[in-house]
Amino acid sequence: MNDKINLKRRRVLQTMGLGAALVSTPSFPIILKKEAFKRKGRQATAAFAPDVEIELTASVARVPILQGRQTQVWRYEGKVLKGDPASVVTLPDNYLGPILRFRTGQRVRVWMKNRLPQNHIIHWHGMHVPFEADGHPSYEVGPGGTYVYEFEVRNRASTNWFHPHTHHATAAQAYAGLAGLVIVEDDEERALPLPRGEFDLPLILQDRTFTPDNQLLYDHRGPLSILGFLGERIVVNGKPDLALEVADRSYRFRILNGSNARIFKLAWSDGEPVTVIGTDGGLLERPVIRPYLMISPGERYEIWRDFRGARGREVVLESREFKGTMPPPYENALGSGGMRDRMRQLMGGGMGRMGGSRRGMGMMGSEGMGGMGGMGPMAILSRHLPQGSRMELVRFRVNKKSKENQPLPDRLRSIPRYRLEETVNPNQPRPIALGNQGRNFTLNGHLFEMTGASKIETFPVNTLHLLEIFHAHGEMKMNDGHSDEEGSGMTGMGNMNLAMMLAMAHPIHLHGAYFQIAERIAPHGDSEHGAEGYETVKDGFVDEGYQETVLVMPGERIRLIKPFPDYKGLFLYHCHNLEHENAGMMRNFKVV
Ligand SMILES: [Cu+2]
Repeated sequence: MNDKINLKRRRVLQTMGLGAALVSTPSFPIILKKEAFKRKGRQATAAFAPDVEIELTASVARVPILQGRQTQVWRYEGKVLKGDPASVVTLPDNYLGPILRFRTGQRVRVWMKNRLPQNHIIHWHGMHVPFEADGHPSYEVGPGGTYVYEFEVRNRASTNWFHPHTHHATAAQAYAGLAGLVIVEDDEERALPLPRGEFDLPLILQDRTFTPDNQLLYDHRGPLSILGFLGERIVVNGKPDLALEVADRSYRFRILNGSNARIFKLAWSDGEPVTVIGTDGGLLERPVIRPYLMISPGERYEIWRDFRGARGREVVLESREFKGTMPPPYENALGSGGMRDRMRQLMGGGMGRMGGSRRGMGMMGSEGMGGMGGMGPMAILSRHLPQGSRMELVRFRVNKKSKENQPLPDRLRSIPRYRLEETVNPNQPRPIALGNQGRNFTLNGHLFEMTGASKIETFPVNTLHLLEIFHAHGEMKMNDGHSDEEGSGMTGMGNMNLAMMLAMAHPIHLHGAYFQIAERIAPHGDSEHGAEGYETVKDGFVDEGYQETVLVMPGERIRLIKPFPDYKGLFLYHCHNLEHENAGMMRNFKVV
């Protein structure tokens, strides 16, 4: 390898302040050693009479993903023990868990059996459930353990999902395959003339990196430990290069971004605008039309698309180029058209060819854990699809003829608006300050504490509050007295402004009941990114519905109104960039 290029690589890394970070080992194997497999779980309670009872086993499996060798994954398998057999829909030959189908008002019991070689707990993302059923990491169970969830479905019709919330291991466990959809239905939604059955399809968007022998590679050392994992292939519904045969009629797509850190800017290749009919919390009052739709990790959107007139053609759901979600040094050095492309040319092309050996995740034990020996840090950086680059997600081949069609209803269902004057704090929003401590991102100035919740994180039950999420780099203390260790991660940063280094978008997720966005205050022109990046994403937000995850762009302020009904206890709020969450960008709010 040419010295000049080596020097260039080193400079890029130094520019990003990542010199010392590169020698640190991935956190994943460390967890295996540190965590004692101690908890036995939770048993069923006699007083709870379930309408539906499900067994959900988390275990190691092998599935076909790419041509050739099968891929070792971690996967949920579901089985109905009692109630409607259609409550569990298994996706064959897939790492994704089953689709669970519930109805509002049903009482659900889920037996989660942990057959993984690691602690585990499930979070019902989007579902409004009691503290003991929310998957708080303090409830995680060891290998062989069982955790029984019991809850009543209080959500309106909506598309939710379930995934791990294991302390320090959510990111690696979700990446290994542990995720599934929860579709809630209710009478009002079923009465609407929307596409159903084979015309109502989920699209679960993820990205992965594979070794040459088809194994999942999860390496987020170096830059990606700060930025979050970004893979080199897009996988939709568990399949790379997904192509679906569709009819020339209308479809409803329930889209989940199940990636660890990838953000998508959804658009149709034929120039049709995106018709959005639902958000995290189900249907909107009426469809909204956007030129493109931003969807960040954890979020769901429902879109409606009519393929009439496209018969014989192929229409692609793609992700368009955008900027402003990653720190400027990343976007400048590695953004498409930037230095990264020049480097790829210099290195002889193909992504993933640099840096020698590539090993699997080694999830079963010590095998492969020290791996990645031959892979240089720059190789890791160069082996992903850059955040914000253009990519194809799903190809739709419109080749079936349909006799009937369902037109788009212009009214969907009502959403009572939460009003500012009904909140207990209309003039003093509770803060969610996005900051940092050294190389780790924080919330309200602190890293995660298992049972910790400060005064501003405590909410009386059955109240409505105004909250404001904002970026606080530069305002928060940058160093909490662990100067040596934390400082070393920043060597090579030189005079680079820390705020700029860490200026990135965070998808912020609040457990509990859905919130509504009251106000979105765009970044000032003098923020770290300026207005340029924001311009490329701002027309893709949908703030009209119920949500529990919101992408907060650098310099942006978001005011939201959130109820805290029904349940007391500790509920998490965190960044849904899963590497950020695992590094401590998570806190509790305590409902009392
Ligand atoms: Cu984040």
